Amino acid sequence: MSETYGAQSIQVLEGLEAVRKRPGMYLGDPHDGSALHHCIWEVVDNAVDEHLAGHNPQIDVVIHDDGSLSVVDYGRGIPVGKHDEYGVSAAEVIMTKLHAGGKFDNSSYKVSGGLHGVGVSAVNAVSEYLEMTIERDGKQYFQRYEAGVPKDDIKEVGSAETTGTKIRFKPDQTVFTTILEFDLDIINTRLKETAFLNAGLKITIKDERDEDSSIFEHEYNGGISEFVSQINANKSILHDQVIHFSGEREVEIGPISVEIAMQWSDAYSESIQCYTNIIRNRDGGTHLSGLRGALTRTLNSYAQSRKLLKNISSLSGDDVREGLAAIISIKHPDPSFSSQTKDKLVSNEVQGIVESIVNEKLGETFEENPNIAKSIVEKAVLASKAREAARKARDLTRRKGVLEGGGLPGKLADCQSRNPAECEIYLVEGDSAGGSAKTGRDRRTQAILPLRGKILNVERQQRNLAKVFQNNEIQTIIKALGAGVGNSEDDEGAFNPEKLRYSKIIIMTDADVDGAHIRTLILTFLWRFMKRAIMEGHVYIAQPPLYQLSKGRRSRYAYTDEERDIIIEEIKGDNPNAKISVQRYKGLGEMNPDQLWSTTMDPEFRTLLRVTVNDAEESDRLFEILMGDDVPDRRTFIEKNAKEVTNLDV
Ligand code: 0RA
Repeated sequence: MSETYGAQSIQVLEGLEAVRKRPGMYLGDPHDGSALHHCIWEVVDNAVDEHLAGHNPQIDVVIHDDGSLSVVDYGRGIPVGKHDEYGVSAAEVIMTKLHAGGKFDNSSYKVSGGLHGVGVSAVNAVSEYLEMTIERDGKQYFQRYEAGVPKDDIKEVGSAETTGTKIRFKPDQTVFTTILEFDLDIINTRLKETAFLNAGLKITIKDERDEDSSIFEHEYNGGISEFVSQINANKSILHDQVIHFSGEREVEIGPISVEIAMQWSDAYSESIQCYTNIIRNRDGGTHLSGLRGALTRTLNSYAQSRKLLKNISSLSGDDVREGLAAIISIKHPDPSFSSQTKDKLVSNEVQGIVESIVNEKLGETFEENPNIAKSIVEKAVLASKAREAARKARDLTRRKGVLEGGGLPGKLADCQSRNPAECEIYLVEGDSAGGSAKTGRDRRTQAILPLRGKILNVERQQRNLAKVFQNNEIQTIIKALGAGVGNSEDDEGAFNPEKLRYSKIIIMTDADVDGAHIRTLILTFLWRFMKRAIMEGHVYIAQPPLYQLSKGRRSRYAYTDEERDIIIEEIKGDNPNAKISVQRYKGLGEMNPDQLWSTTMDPEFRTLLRVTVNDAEESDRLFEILMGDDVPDRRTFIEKNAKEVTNLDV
């Protein structure tokens, strides 16, 4: 063994040890499953790169029942020749040295990339075992690693008729601390997205843990256009053809390419999904700003030159994007992101490049297809008129002092403290529960706002927003919270969570179907008019008990059916023939103030569910489907998702 090789191999071992010690630094959270799944993306990305290099038509993913997973590709096969510097096979260097991505092949830069681009060696480091089978030059090669360390040199084990690479790895449970399993849903969703973004690449997924599970196959020759068609599958589209174009600009560090697909429907929300090098950027970034800017400009100049705007001076960004579903996918040799998780692209040069490509190509599309342009402009004009009417209605109500100023609403039982950090407001279903809550509360920090009956379904008033601002219950909520209303960025009266009079907004409704409906109506209002309250974690759902179990003078409460059965068993265990009375609460109003306080409102005891959003786009679609006026759409959705709808995590 030469001097240099010895030193190099020590460095390699130190690198792998670092990954095992701090998997979070390299692969994401090791506790919640994100690092576990990033291992898969890291391995799949290599196979996707082989596709991008023009050598790999298919990827097969198999979830095995021993906790391992394999990824097979039909590319050139990882090179097996001896690496000059390290003295072992190139394949072993790729598997053991951090960051040894595509350095062996200078002609193709690595475009797809895992979370931190550390490469497959990080996966190897955190695997109980990893087996690599390579087929190239008519031969089959094999090597096995344990905890990242090779058990033997790479060996020729047979002959081969094709070429390709198979990586089978089993994440090491001692590294991932909590016991975690691969989630077929997560894998299927992500790889479907990968297939959409790589037109012509076929990806199959098989779950061997479940005998009855079918094989999933994703192959989309239409690429991102097909992706957009699918997003709009249940909508009324404004034009049949998905608009699709691409462009490239050369910058110092190399070529930046941009591909965009878009289609408008008669929906009210917008859905633009952004990708850089096949990785989703949930919070958009400079490519999104470029696209938005160019859309507003192109539509306005088209509409103005054709005199389609009539008495509107110009269309706003919100107007032109209403009902738009779009995918923007860029490839960049060296992108920068705002965080490790790549949620937001910050490379400045991208904005201008996207803008100029969209201005040019969308302009051309409109010239060639005036009917498409006309239907989009007409829709944007309607959106603009509705927004203007809503603004007028809001200003009018504001001027009357209904939304702001002019004191607090009479129905509000406010708290004494003026420090929002410790204050909370309960939005309570009905006057009688409201009464109990007022008596039972901690009046220093807890405010109570009783709401009468069902509040207006704002999702059905998207074209008549004026009605929303004239609604009594809604005016009361806006006034009590004192933080403005509306999500628009360029409106000074828009909702601003920093002005909130309470840091917790707690929705407290009965534990029945009506209660669930009222809760959804309130959430719909908050989502459409105070989105940041939800995004920034201010909205909670109270959890009243379902049962009171009494024996003699002692009472206990159960919040689920399972809990009820457990408590009954416990009481029986103490004294098998005593009698237990089980009361099912039908509403909050059946509890006296003391009971409501101790079971549901006492901060020392209560459980609150915080309303969270994993994906704002998805939530937009959910509210549109669940609360909008398209009944057939809602029926298909509920039939398809009956299981999920009951545990809806909006
Ligand atoms: C470097 C160079 C070449 C192929 C690969 C890496 C390669 C890596 C992976 C990882 C998973 N599957 C893969 N397939 C290929 C090109 C070698 C040549 O020129 O033949």
